[in-house]
Amino acid sequence: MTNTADASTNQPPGYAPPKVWQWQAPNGGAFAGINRPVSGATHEKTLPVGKHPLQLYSMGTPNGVKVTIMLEELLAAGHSGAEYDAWLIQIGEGDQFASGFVEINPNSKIPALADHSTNPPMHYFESGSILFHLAEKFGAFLPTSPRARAAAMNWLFWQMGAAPYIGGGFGHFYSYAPFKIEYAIDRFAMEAKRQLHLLDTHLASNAFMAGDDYSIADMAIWPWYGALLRGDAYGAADFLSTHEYANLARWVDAIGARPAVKRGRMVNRTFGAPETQLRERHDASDFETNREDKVIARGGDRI
Ligand SMILES: N[C@@H](CCC(=O)N[C@@H](CS)C(=O)NCC(=O)O)C(=O)O
Repeated sequence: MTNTADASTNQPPGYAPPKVWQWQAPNGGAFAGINRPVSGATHEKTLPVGKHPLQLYSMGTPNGVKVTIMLEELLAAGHSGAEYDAWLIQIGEGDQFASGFVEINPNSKIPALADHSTNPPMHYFESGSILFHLAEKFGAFLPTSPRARAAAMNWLFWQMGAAPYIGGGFGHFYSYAPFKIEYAIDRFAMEAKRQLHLLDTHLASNAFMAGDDYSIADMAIWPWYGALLRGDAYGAADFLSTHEYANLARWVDAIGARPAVKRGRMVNRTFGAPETQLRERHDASDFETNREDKVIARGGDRI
């Protein structure tokens, strides 16, 4: 049975799963062209390597931005060893399935980091793992007192588990699915609002996620929930009544105003106003010079 909408009701037809699932590509959903039921490389291609020890292969989605915010914060805090090359991986075009990328991240998702300060280089994937590596390497943005450190790690891991309900759950069914399914949208809107309420409640009595100090937990959570709150993600601010979350809004605005966060958001960004996009970043001066050569204008805010 094909899974297409009934045009008269905009509801999916009845669907009985067959005994054995078969891949019927394409299914009409956003990203149908890159979604596959197998892992691994689709083509041979090595990755470029720049002049700095830290080589980031990424895109300016919320998961990618977590890492560029951390790198820009480290540099702003005086950690010159955090200079990095950020190469653009166009996930809509399947760059994440190139053999060189898969060597670093067999899971074929951005962000991925190669740290060339050892030989052979160390490979890191999963944004939480990358943030933790950078925090340990530079001794920064991870509290040292046991209680605050536990809180930072708790919220960092919370984000890694929670955000897929926003992106793969709510955002997919509210915005990307080829037809609207009330059951799915209800289920994930409920969970999105529960998460927003959870953050809002925590931030009523904490300046930052781990307490008094800004940490990698904030850097992991802000790109997703800041975007959701402002309506940048899925245009769903009104639908989710995000104006209800005043403590979260205070934290979103405070973090969004940080210069390093503003820079981090630009790196590997391929959507939004051209002046907000820095396609690749190899040097701090890239934010000021030659931007026209480095931006690519593309439609749609896809995450
Ligand atoms: N849990 C992963 C999620 C990474 C992820 O989902 N990345 C998306 C972009 S936001 C991606 O690369 N998608 C490409 C694909 O699924 O093929 C992390 O935090 O690093």
